[in-house]
Order: sequence, then structure tokens, then C-alpha cells
Amino acid sequence: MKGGVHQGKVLKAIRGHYWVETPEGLYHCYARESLAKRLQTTNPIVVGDEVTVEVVDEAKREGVITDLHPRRTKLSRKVSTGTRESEQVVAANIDNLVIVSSVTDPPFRPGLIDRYLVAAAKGDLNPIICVNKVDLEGLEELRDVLEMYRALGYPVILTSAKTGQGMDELREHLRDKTSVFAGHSGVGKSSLLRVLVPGIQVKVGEVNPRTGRGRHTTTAAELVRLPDGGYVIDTPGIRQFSLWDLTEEDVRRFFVEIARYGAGCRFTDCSHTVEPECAVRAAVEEGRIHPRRYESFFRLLEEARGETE
Ligand SMILES: Nc1nc2c(ncn2[C@@H]2O[C@H](COP(=O)(O)OP(=O)(O)OP(=O)(O)O)[C@@H](O)[C@H]2O)c(=O)[nH]1
Ligand SMILES: [Mg+2]
Ligand SMILES: [Zn+2]
Repeated sequence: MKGGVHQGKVLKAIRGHYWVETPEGLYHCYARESLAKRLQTTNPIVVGDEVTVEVVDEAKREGVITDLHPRRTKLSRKVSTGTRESEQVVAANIDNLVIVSSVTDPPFRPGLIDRYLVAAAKGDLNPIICVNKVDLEGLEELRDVLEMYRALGYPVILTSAKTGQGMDELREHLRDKTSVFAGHSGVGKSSLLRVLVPGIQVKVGEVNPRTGRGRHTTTAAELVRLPDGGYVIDTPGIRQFSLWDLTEEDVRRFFVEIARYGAGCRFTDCSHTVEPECAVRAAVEEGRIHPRRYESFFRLLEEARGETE
């Protein structure tokens, strides 16, 4: 039996199958062939996308996606298959990028945070730094670097999915927004979601006690509605996050303190390495720019240069 046409939001996308939430409920869909062809990438429609659905079978709750609406924002990463590099859109129409890390197990990695901060700025997303597992030993050693992120103007939230610490503060940031949780495997993204949405069915996996790494428990991004309004997208933990389409200009702009001090360098095209009267190097020496950020900056700059070669 043919049904109506609805506008909806993609909650989950797995190998050509889409679960779309519409005002008339959830439909299991595939994409119309002509649409899939037009989009021409490996995963054309992603979690968070707004789509038009034509009902194919109302009783079976099956539909076909006939149109993909323009994306307001997106989070992308670069994936390499052999020698080919391509853009993988992780999620669409997001407001907040919640960069989830953990105090320990797996270890805290500020370099990854810096990458995500650039990705957020590039994608026009609000970054939120969430440090989970604060119930475990080791937070003291992170105070300095976390204070540095706060001083740069980024919200830093300390949470424990285990004890509930910081969860109210996290809820405040998520209310009525669409937020994506991103970070290494095992930091507790799905565990946080379990606390935010009581009764939800999501898998949580043990961290390998030998390697201190997660086990890649979450295998597909999934969008979930929050009880207080808004959505969260849980994503699989990544080993490595490479930025798609990264330019030197992006790196120079989105490391905010380097851009700010860089305005005071003698040369406008200063590389902040060997030039005389470099305000960035002076700021690093005086402790006004954190050496870790200066390192991250060069790492990303190298990556961006590799890109344009
Ligand atoms: N002590 C402590 N353990 C936590 C906390 N949050 C999560 N864990 C544990 O960390 C492990 C990994 O949690 P997950 O929620 O599966 O981590 P994830 O980030 O979703 O991992 P992937 O899905 O693999 O990306 C589980 O054993 C959790 O019980 C926390 O706040 N404190
Ligand atoms: Mg998970
Ligand atoms: Zn300089």
C-alpha cells in the first residue's frame, strides 16, 4: 500500500539502510537510486541528515529517501584507502562537537583535542571539551593543560559516567542542541549517553587492561533524542583523526592564540620558527602560549602542507 511523503531526520545509516525519524514515526529506508547516483560517494546520506521520505509500505514501516536537504553544518574526516583519500562525513546538522577524552584508560591526548578544535572551527561547530573518568587517579597532572584550554575560551567539563559528576553541566550544554560525541575508543562516549538517556540500549565495552585501549565497541554513528530536548550522536571511537581538506590558512586561523600573537610578528608571512622578532616564539618562551599547542600547531601545519603538495 502506498503512503504519504514525510520530512525526517536520519537516526542511523548502515550500508545503504537508513532509519529515519518523521513526525509519523520511524521508517526503515533505502535511498532512491537516482539520488544515490547523484550523491556519488561511499556514504552519501549520514546521521543527522534531513531527508524527504516516500512511504513504500506503511504496515512494514518502509520508505524510500527521495531527497537530501542541504546540510547546515557537518563534521568530516579524511579517510585513506590505498593511495586514494576521500572525505567521510561523520554527521550532519550538528551544533556542538563534544570532544570526549578520559583522564586515563585510555590516556589523555591533548594532540587529538587540538585536531578536533580545528575541525570544529572549520565546520562551524561549538567545541566542548569533556574529560571523562574523573573518578580515576590522574586529574591533578592535567590541571595545567585544562586551565590552558579554559583560558583560550573553550568550555571544559569534567565528568564521570560512573559517579555522575559533571553530568548536569554536560546536560546544560546539550539541551535543545544536536551534539556529536567524538574521541578515542574507550573514553566513555556510550557510557555518558547511557547516563543521559536512562534505559537506552547501547553497548559499552571494557578497556583492554594490557594496552589501555578501548575495543571499538560502538560500530556505527547513531542519533539519539535526549529527554530534556536535543539530540546526541554517539560515534565509534577513532584511532586517528585526520582533517579533510585542511589548508595552512585553516591551521593559522584556528589556533586562536597563535593567530592572535602572530599578528605581532615582524613579517606577515612569519612561519614562527626562525624569523627575527617573532611574537609567537616570544610568547612560547614567556609561557603565554603552551608548548603543547605550539607543537600541535606545527604538526597540523605539516599535514596541511602535505595536502597541498
Ligand atoms: N572509571 C570509569 N570508567 C568509565 C567511565 N565511563 C566509562 N567507563 C568505562 O570505560 C569503558 C569504555 O566505555 P564506553 O562507553 O564503551 O567507551 P566508548 O568511548 O563508547 O568506546 P567506543 O564505543 O569503543 O568508541 C567501559 O568499561 C566503561 O564502564 C567513568 O566515568 N569512570
Ligand atoms: Mg561507544
Ligand atoms: Zn612569528
